Amino acid sequence: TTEELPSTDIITLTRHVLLDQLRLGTAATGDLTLLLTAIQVTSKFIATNVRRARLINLVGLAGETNVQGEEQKKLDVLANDIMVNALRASGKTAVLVSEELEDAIIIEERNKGRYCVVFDPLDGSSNIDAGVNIGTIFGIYAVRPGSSGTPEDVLRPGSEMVAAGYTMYGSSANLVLSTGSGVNGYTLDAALGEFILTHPDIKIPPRGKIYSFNEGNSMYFYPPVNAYLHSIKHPKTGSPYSARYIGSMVADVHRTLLYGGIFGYPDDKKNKSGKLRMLYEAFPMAFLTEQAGGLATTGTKRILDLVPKNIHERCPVFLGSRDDVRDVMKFYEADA
Ligand code: AHM
Ligand code: MG
Repeated sequence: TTEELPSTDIITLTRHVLLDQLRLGTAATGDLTLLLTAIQVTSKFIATNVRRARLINLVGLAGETNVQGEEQKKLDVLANDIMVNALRASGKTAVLVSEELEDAIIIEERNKGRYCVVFDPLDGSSNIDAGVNIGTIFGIYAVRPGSSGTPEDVLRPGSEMVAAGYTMYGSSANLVLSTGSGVNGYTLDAALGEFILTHPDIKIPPRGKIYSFNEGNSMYFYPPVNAYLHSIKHPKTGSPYSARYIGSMVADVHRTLLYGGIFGYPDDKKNKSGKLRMLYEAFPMAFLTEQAGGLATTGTKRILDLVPKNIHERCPVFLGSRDDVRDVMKFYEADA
């Protein structure tokens, strides 16, 4: 029967992004498509190596030496290197910022393009040894008009990003992307080596039933956060929320986008600015969340309106379903 035949009208990420750009009239150069192609290649490379990690012993510490006497690279170092190399070689970038590198990389003249890419090459890497989902997070800015590409090109509000996304390495590799007109999810078809559109136009439910916080830190949390958590665990009506916390931002946000609810990593008495990095963790995830119809706040301010003063700055994060995020904001308002 026809049901058993594979679809012959598959939509690949490249096809989808190209069509999007044509539709929006932003296809003038196709540069963004080429840049996203480079990012896809790095995600395929990282996905393959995450899968092989146990077999080829990439799990150890960077700097260790294997039996052949070669230096072994820890997975996050490997992920960083492939991204820097592929993005530089794409010829489409001017500035690169990685969680793994203290300073921004300014691309040399002969490879220079007009985009800046900020990324966490392998987020949640403390989870690798347990085989838990990890991911790559990225955000893309265009260089400012007239700029030749300096770190200031990325010290701008997240709302000015032209695209953001992540790839989650789990039972399959899932790339979730927004170029500013909604959010789409693609799954890597390993046989084809292509990301195929599997989750078109992701929309977060307006309210969820799940909260995702590291509640082990509650003795450090400020009153509005604890009061909010109490309110969803001891509701006046209805049933309490379920707790789900993987401790891998990409996986926790992915679930939040699909099922709804709230993910939070607040600032607290110990971590004055929270833990997550504004530029390459909070901004891309806030961008995706808003594009999917949700909200992302520090508790008192819209995350995408923040302006980083340095590339590795941190900020508090609450994101997810519109009504759930509004609830936590109300506790902050009441506390002010
Ligand atoms: P990392 O960049 O060192 O991997 O840390 C970021 C990760 C996020 O993926 C996750 O949301 C958070 O740290 C979990 O932190 P904690 O272990 O404090 O709950
Ligand atoms: Mg990280």
